[in-house]
Amino acid sequence: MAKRSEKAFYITTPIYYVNDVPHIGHAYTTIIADVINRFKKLSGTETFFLTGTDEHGQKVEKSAAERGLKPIELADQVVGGFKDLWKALNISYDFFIRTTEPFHEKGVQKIFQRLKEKGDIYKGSYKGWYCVSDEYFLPEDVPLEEAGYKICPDCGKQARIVSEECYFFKLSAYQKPLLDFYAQNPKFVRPPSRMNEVVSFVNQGLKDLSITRTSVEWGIPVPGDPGHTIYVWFDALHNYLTGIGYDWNMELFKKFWPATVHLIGKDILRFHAIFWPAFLMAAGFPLPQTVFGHGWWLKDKTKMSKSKGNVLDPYIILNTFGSDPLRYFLLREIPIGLDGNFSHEGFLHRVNSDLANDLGNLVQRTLTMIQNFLNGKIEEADKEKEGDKKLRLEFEALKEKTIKFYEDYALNRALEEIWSYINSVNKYLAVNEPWKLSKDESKRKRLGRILYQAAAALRTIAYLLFPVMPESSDKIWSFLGERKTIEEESFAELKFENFKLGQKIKKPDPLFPRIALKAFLKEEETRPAPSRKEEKMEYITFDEFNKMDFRVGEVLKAEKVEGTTKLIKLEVDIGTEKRTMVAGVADVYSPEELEGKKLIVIVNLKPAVIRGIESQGMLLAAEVDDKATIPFFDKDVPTGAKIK
Ligand code: ME8
Repeated sequence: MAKRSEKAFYITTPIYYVNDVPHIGHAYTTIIADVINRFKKLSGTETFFLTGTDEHGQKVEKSAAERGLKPIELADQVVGGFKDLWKALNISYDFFIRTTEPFHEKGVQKIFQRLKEKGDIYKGSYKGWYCVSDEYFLPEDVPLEEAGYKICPDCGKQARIVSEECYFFKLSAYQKPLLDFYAQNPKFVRPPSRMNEVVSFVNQGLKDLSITRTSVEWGIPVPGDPGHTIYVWFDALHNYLTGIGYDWNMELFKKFWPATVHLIGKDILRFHAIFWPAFLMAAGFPLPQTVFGHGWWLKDKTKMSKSKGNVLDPYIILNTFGSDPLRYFLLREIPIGLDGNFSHEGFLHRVNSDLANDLGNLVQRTLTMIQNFLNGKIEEADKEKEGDKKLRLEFEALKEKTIKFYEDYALNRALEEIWSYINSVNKYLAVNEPWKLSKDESKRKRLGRILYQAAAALRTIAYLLFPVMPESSDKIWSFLGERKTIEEESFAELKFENFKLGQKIKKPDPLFPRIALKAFLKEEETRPAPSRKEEKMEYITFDEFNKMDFRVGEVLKAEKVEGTTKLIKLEVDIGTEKRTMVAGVADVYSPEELEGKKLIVIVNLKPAVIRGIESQGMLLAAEVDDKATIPFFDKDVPTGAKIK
């Protein structure tokens, strides 16, 4: 096959499962890909950026059934949520692939058939511990728990024994070729620590991989044996080929394959760094250049994921701040190989200090001075003095470093460098005090020079920031009176002196809102659910509902919990026994008001200790503006009656 042109760059994100609503974690990967892709485009490279959704398999089948939907109906709903989020985040992808599209299914079947004919896929039978949640057979070395079952090492859920006739991929035959390949391409897996992980795993030996299922209907049928469906990972990984035209637009495919970088979270490294190159070797395709496994965003120190119930909705930030501050924060806060703990406090702190104070103020000050002191135009400037020149030269060095860091996916380092330059420009203004020169007509040229240096520096800052903050960068360029767009100027042409005297400067609008933490967090708590019903509505089955035991409870005794303003300790008769419960209602109800009242309690909620008191159940209340209103019964009902 023809080799991909050096000028062509192909970047991918994982394709996301459609049983999950998009959260900050998904946003993170897609933002990184977008930033690198935008940078490459600015450098004059022809790029292709692929993202999409992984729609087959047991997980999706199960989630759809729980919602009373067909799998494709669930997929159709969730895909809308992903596409909307990418739009809100200003993600500029070239193609969005869905694995349920006929061209993808056909392409996967074709490759499957090819490997079968070649003998790399064969029929056998497999019995093993299977994790339904992660859809894979556990490695044999996972120990048996005392209770007699195995726990999935990735998600921590209980696995079960599955035995079925299936097709195998001869992964064992690729152990040596893979090890040779890693040795010859030490940058295939990045960062380097992840490469070590992969090599040591492969060194332990590879077993053949079961790549079909008879127990899963929702998948691509095995060609010629429709009782079997293709394992979701075999199906999904091939999106990287079908998404750029394999089997339907071979010209496009030849232009961009092999991929320059598959960007993934470290959770799916093994699939991308071991299975995927083995599949490609077997089918005779050239291998991707790099698999980059980034770290995780954690919430309260655990990985954000739907199964743990700790995902953060990106719209909480997007609705108030727009996309640039979130893009900036996620990339600036941690190097992309490491994990980071996400907090709204941390986000706000960064936005207020880096964006509103450092950058926002610089833009505002510089442009307002040009408006007020020079009628919106720098017409003349005196010669550069040493201090002025320093700012220009610092830019030259910055440009080189930023390119290097972007090239190296060290996005936080690129941003650090740009911020250090922003601080230099702020310092330059503080030292030169242009506001003091404005009243002296004889200093007009000097004033022109100082404001020219600041504006020219700002122009380069906006350019260098464009991959990360495209919207704000475009705004700064337009405030500066640039006629060309940022994307029309290549990195090679970017020069300090390309800011021209005489450009008409516009009055700047504030770029970044400054929002107080309290106000923001308050808003976050009370924010109504986003309008897309399917994104937020989490249905439970009737069986799940039936597990909840709601009863009529009678309050026998109530007293305030010492040292708190909101908590009341209640003794509640639930018909069969007396329970202690703690409720946060003291700001609305007095203990006396509650005694003797009948209300609704859930009695099989796991007890929780609140302020040292074990609360053995919970009463129900409507919550409006952080205040509780308890529904009481308007007719007498027997204590302990079940509520259905
Ligand atoms: O694994 N922090 O899909 P998925 C950072 N369909 N990134 C996170 C994250 C977090 N807390 N949570 C998720 C699948 N991600 C397969 C992929 S590819 C052929 C098939 C990101 O919906 C990260 O990139 O579970 C991770 O790898 C991906 O979402 C998993 O998405």
